[in-house]
Amino acid sequence: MKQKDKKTIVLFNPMPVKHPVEIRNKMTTSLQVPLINVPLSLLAIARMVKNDYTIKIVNAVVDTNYKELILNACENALCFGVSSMTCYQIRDGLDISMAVKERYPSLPVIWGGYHPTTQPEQTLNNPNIDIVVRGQGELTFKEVVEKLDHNLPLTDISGISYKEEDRIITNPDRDFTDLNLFPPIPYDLIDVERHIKDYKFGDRCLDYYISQGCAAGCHFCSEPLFCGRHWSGLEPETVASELEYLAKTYNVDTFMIRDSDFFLNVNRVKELCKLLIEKDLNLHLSSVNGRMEHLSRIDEEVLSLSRRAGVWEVFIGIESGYQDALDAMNKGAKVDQIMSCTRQCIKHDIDLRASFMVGIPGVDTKEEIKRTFQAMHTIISAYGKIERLEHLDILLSFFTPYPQTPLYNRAVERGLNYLKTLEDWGDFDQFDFKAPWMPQEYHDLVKKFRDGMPWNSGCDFDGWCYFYSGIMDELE
Ligand code: B12
Ligand code: SF4
Repeated sequence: MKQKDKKTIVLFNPMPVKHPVEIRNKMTTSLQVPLINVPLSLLAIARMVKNDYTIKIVNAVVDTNYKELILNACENALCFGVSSMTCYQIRDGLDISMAVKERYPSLPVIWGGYHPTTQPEQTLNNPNIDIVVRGQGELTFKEVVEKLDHNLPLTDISGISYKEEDRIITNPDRDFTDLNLFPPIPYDLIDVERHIKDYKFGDRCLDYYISQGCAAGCHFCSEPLFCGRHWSGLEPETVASELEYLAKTYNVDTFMIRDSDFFLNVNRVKELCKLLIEKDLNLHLSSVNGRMEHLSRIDEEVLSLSRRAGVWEVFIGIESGYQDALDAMNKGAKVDQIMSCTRQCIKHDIDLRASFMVGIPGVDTKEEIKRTFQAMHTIISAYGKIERLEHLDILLSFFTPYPQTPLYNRAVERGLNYLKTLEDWGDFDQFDFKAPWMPQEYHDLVKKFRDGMPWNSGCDFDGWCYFYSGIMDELE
């Protein structure tokens, strides 16, 4: 089909946070990583239909005049798709969906991603959304597009919920599909240059992922609901050749790896690392996600090969220094694994990016905060004493209840107001949620602790130790 005869599909990645993220002192931490994300979710679904349709991708983090771009692109389009996580992305996605529906009332609006997957009916109760794609989107989206194009009913497409007149229809789930069955991510559908960021090991960092899903079942996390605890990883040869191609084509020096569990299959990781070492691409892989419980007992060869292959930073959701909280989260990890992981990272010269949260419902909040502060201090000390603080990054946040997770239900039992609409979720506090069971003075103290950490305050290790002893006195 000639390009001019193809129908257009417009896809939108809304702003993930409300305010532009301010880079305070150019070290790391979540809020200081430039907010420039490749819209991998949209590229993943676009790859399935790009040969037969014209795809227009609008990404709010790089397209400043995105509302206007979308409204223009939607003229005569086949459908408009939106990707959304819980919290602010919903708000931005809704504002734009409303504007689209106002101008083009009959244009089908399709939502997908983690939030719509976990709350399909509530999402569809919004008058500006017609179809929700639940879970992995590739095959489902392709089928939806084909049916819309031929004006056929959506009845036999698994993995969707949709509106028919005033009813919401929920079709059966779709099985999780092996990632290797899909074509490569079509980076050429976006202006890659505008999606390259400066990150720690270089100034040309691009997002990429090599697996989807996670086999663990943490009780605060949406991932188990999204993938049914399935996981699929790309073949090592595919990853190595794609990385080589992307690095050479776009002059990339670092890939930020967006997996949920990169290390799940260790043999595959070893194989991949050997291929990358052989290719000698001089690449860095950053934010490489692994589970504490797994990494603390992993075969050391995996870490040494990983380092040689370019894995210069791992991202571990340590979450808490309090065993009761780890158990309530169903993390499957033990507090003593925190230091085993830290030592492994130091030994193999792999930077550690660790995330913690406090405010888990149903545990002793004061003890939780105290033990978590102590755990973070122990890690900071391990790096501070060897003068390697710049190789560490700790993110500290407040537990945020996500829809349908076991800890959301527990939070409602402990006083959280039930969130009744999509708008409620869109306006939910994504950074500093103050749980009803969290006393204000503890909430303030956690924020003070976070601001005082070396990468936020700019202090050195001695300054940190002084600050830490003061804040622990305050807590007592
Ligand atoms: C990159 C990323 C981000 C980026 C932004 C991504 C974006 N879309 O703009 C940044 C770093 C900004 C980010 C932020 C946040 N993130 Co985030 N993030 C991720 C991460 C690591 C990768 C996402 C990705 O690209 N995956 C690859 C693509 C291919 O998969 P996918 O997104 O799932 O897309 C598939 C399907 O969902 C579906 N699909 C998706 N969109 C659409 C749209 C349509 C129309 C259709 C049909 C289908 C469809 O099809 C795709 C192909 O199968 C995921 C974890 C993960 N491994 O997925 C967490 C994850 C999505 N993030 C999460 C969270 C909670 C956040 C925060 C919102 C936290 C918060 N409370 O604020 C923060 C925002 C604040 C901050 N700290 O900056 C949760 C989501 C939970 C939820 N219920 O929303 C995840 C799952 C991590 C986790 N396990 O907890 N995140
Ligand atoms: S290991 Fe990470 S991605 Fe997997 S369920 Fe737990 S928190 Fe979610």
